[in-house]
Amino acid sequence: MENIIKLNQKNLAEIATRIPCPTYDRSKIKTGIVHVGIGGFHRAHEALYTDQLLHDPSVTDWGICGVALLDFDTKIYNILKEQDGLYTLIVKELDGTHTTRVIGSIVECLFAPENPIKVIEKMASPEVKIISLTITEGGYNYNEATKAFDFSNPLIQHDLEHPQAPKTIFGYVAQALKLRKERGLKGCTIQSCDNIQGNGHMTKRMLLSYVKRAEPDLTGWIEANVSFPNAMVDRITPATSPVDIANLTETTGIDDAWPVVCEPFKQWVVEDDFSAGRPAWETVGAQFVDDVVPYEKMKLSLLNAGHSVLGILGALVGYDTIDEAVGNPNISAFLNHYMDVEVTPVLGDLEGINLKDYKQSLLKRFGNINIKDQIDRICSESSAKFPIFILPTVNAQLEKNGSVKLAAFVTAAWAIYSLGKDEQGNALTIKDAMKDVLHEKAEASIERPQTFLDLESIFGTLKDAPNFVEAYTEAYRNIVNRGVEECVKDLNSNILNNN
Ligand code: CS2
Repeated sequence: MENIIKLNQKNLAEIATRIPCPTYDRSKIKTGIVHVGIGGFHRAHEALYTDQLLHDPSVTDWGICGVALLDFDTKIYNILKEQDGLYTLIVKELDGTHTTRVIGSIVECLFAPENPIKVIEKMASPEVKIISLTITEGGYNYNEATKAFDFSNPLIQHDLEHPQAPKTIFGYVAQALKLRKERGLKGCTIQSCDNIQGNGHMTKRMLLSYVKRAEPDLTGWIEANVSFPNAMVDRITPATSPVDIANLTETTGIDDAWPVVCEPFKQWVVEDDFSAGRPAWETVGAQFVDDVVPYEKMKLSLLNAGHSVLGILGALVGYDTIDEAVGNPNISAFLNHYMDVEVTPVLGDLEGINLKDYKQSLLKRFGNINIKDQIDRICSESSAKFPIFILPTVNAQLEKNGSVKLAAFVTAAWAIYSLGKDEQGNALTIKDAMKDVLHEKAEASIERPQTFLDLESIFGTLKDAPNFVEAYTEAYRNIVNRGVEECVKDLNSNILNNN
């Protein structure tokens, strides 16, 4: 393509002759949502739903102000700023084609480390009704061992000492809500879009723990004026690769420094509890329900846990992408058994949901060969993911004296993975806030496998559950001796023979 155009507001009309673009007047859209965490997932999900909604001419109050909270977010902030908040969303369809459009709902961007007060003021401004979050599972500062907010985190200590220049979401939101209260403004909704069971409950509990210490007089006001809806969010959004960026330019002539790629499927099930009103997201496909807990549980323990199973086992075997792992019939059979034997019996009542169809659809989504979802991405931050995706299933099974063999196998594989090499001896790229301690425990586990389970902030009291420890230790030794694939074959045939 000869004429390459930079994606920005000035060029939008010309870009619209090539791919669909926002047709609403972005300059007329007011900010009603401050969103913290402008990574790929937010841009493939909430920002897309909102963009679709803004095409209704009567909707002008629900633009998004994207906040980059961490120094780590400098790059995305600079790019979005230069592109006037615009970016391209590339949906990778199952048949290999791409559906590409420009999204316009992010109408402002702020970089918190550069100007914290500006972010606090924005969150406190009267037109803002929702502060939404994608701050990752680890961002909630919850410690599995103490089952409480982690005050030992140095960043939290920093925020307690420097309330006007915070570094964590808790510091920012506490100050913003304090301003709202002082100014006699209404409350707002804090809306988590992260993969956590009861994500709204978790957000409320963690925020109130922080506020009790930081601004004790504020807790009652928060209880009375701020809502925290739970939500299940879903859309597989791999990291954008340099090839994705180059392909976009080649096929459309659009120069976008950070487009987002995602699967066609998307789902957003939200509790209808918005203290200051909300966009009519239901008109663009979101589902509002009274109780989202069953949906969340199903998604976290089947989809997200399924990802971790494929990721950890696949990484050890030497795969790079999730579709390769699910394309291995032994591994996909293992995943099916895990879902059927260990997860399904503890999911509880899922009225109106056809679980069999749901599980089958997951295998299809994981198998989308166009997505090429990176195993590195899936395995990243496993120390925050395991307690949410896998361990609730284990604990529920232990309570009813049920099977934990397959989850124990995946946990043992993770301990071996944490040594940093796959089964061919190739180095694995481990991205995890607890990387060093995981590695240390993994080394000590070579002699005594269950040492890995001593990590209480991840495993809680699991090291005291004999059934789990036994299954884990056996799995560990088997994997070391025979490799993942042989072990998985045995487990699969044992399950088939027992049924
Ligand atoms: C993934 C999720 O990070 C992970 O481990 O399981 O990012 C997953 O792709 C999304 O939750 C899909 O909705």
